[in-house]
Amino acid sequence: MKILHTSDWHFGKKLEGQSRIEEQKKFIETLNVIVKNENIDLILLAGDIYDTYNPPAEAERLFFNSIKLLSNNGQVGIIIIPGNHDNPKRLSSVSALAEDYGVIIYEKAFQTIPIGKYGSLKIIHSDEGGILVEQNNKKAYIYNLPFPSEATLNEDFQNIKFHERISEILHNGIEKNIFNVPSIIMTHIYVSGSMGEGDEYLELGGARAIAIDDLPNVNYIALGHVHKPLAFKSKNAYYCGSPIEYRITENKFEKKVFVVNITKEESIVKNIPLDNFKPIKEYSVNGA
Ligand SMILES: [Mn+2]
Repeated sequence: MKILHTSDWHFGKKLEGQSRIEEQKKFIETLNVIVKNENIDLILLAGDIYDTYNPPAEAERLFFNSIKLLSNNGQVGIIIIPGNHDNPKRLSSVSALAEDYGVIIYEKAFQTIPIGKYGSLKIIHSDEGGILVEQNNKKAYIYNLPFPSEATLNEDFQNIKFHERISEILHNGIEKNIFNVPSIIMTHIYVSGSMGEGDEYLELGGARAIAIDDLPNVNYIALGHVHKPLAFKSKNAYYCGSPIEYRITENKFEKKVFVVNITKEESIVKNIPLDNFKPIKEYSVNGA
């Protein structure tokens, strides 16, 4: 299956009071060209679609227009999970409408998506958090874990080790793939060791860290949360990063999306650099 991995759109975000909506619109147009040129079967959007719990109307309009455009009227499947910046209820409130476009929006962890046709995307089997999908005669099992917090998991973390619990959830989730098809995980989480220049801090957004070793061995892991593109090749785990520079520290690396051809044998990851429509520059001035 050929997927496009993107995350951390942060629609509605402002920098120093300046709206970024025009750059965000241009990014979606670019993304749409990539989806068409690469013959993408499925788009994985790994959280932080919006920047705030109550996104402005123009940000919501852009999100609706984006999924309509990218899905090409239901020809391309899109799976979306909420990140720590999203309001899961609000994000998923349009899921019934989005279904016709082949768009699946998770509200919470362990959600069972009904079996059926979503545009041209078929869900043939469904478990808590996991779906066996078929698109263009290609199949994959995808386990989706929205940003895990005590609230979103409805669990008390007090007497457990966070990273062990997350590891258990991911291992249990992907073990449900008994279908001899590629295994894919999508989640929005902080993997320790992924902090670098321009990255978010360990506890940002209330996130706790998991280790690379906590991740199961699967064919691809689509991560969201860290804004810098990063690869953990031993686990086929990747952060694609945010598409636009959202902090001054993010002007030191290239923005990308990943196109991944996933089979049971191997996953071939292609980096596609994104145009920077409005580079952030810092000017030093001498005080008089
Ligand atoms: Mn995040």
